[in-house]
Amino acid sequence: MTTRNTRLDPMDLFDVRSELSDDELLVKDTVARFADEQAIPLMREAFENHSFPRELIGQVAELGLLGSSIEGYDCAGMNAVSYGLICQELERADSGLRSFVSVQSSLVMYPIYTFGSEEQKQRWLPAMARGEAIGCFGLTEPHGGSDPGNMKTHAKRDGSDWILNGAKMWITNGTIADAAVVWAQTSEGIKGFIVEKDMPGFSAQEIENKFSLRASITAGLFFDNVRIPEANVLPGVSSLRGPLSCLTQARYGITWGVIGAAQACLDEVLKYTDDRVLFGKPLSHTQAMQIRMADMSRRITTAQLLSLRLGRIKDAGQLSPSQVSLAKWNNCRAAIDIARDARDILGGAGISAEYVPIRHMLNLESVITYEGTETVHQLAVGRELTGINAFG
Ligand code: TGC
Ligand code: FAD
Repeated sequence: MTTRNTRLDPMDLFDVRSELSDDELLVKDTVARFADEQAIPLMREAFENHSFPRELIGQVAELGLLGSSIEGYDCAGMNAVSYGLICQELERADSGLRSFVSVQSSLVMYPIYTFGSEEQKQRWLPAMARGEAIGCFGLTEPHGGSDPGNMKTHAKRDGSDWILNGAKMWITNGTIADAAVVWAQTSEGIKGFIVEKDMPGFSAQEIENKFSLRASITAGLFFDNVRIPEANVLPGVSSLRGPLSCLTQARYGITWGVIGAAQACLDEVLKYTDDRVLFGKPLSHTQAMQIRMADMSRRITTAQLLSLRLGRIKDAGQLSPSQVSLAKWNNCRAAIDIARDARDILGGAGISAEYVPIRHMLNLESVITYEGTETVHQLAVGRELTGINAFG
């Protein structure tokens, strides 16, 4: 981040930093250094090449960022605010990098830790914390991701095994995963299956030609009579509550993550408008530009305060999913609007990946869509306010 001669930190006008504990500050500053020195230099090329920079996995693991909220099993046992700060600093680099950590931590390690057997935890969690095993999470299906209760993927008992059939779509990390946590209908309710990459009948195919989240792997997963032993079924849940509670964890992290993307765009705009001289003065001296940048700061500040409060509520064990919905909706909307406006402020240069806004802008199209679209979160808040379920 650029240092400027201003009284307040332009990235943190309400001094959220002063609300953080020493441990939280250490996490934030360590991950920020990693993002600045190791990740940001790689992300533009990774985005342009449509590839995930796998060389970062070891360093991310070394810093304790995988399964960071889990106690034991070689995980760091950090609090929710620290997890949020990790997401923020990683997404300042790129949403694809934060996605990798969200999926591994909130969507794969969390359900194994929360709903798994002791044997499953011992087998997967330490390896996943070290980045030696990669996971993915299969909930969305081709016919409609917003309504996962209507999933077609199903599993039937066959002796002491299960036979899994169906397909999942848009699955982050799908082709590099050693284990996929796959949610399927059964006669006993919706269950989670740990599908291992070499199981006969299981295949994954990368989705090409994405214009968003290009520095992240996205895949379709296919299950053709995959035989799964009972030992690979998560014993602790048999309903939609299983996958939805994982989403609550990941969505919480996203509320913080997108703040990082928005900060990166504001930082770029502050530099650019200082340097760009039009009609005899730098753009930053015009009222219109100052109003636009002030508006970015207003949105970032609101998002920061919302996420910090959400994190404190989560750490107190009082979190409600509709609170997460409100913050996911607000913060993603703020970030994508900031990125789009930043792209415009840079004029023609704004369409070049040499500057960060277009990459963040394109990424945020995915982020505002996955983990529940904006409409889904608006309806979740509407349901909380009225007590009426308007999804159907
Ligand atoms: P509904 O009747 O509301 O709930 C069924 C059961 O689940 C419980 N529940 C939740 N639990 C925890 N967290 C939540 N957010 C929860 N929401 C609901 C609920 O209490 C109930 O429990 P029980 O015990 O009574 O059975 O279910 P519904 O079918 O009406 O669904 C409502 C709706 C639309 C909100 C839900 O289907 C939804 O969230 N849809 C969006 C799906 C979605 O977000 N998919 C994301 C896929 S993963 C992904 O995108 C990863 S991107 C990763 C990356 O790269 O970063
Ligand atoms: P649909 O559900 O078909 O929605 C289409 C449109 O209809 C949307 O605008 C939606 O808001 C709107 N809509 C839905 N319901 C209503 C309603 N009741 N009223 C009015 N409008 C409505 N999924 C996983 O399981 N695992 C992953 O790792 C994963 N990673 C992803 C990575 C990327 C890059 C992307 C893009 C997606 C990923 N997803 C993943 C899938 C993601 O969660 C879904 O795309 C998302 O939930 C929306 O589902 P859909 O794409 O099928 O859209």
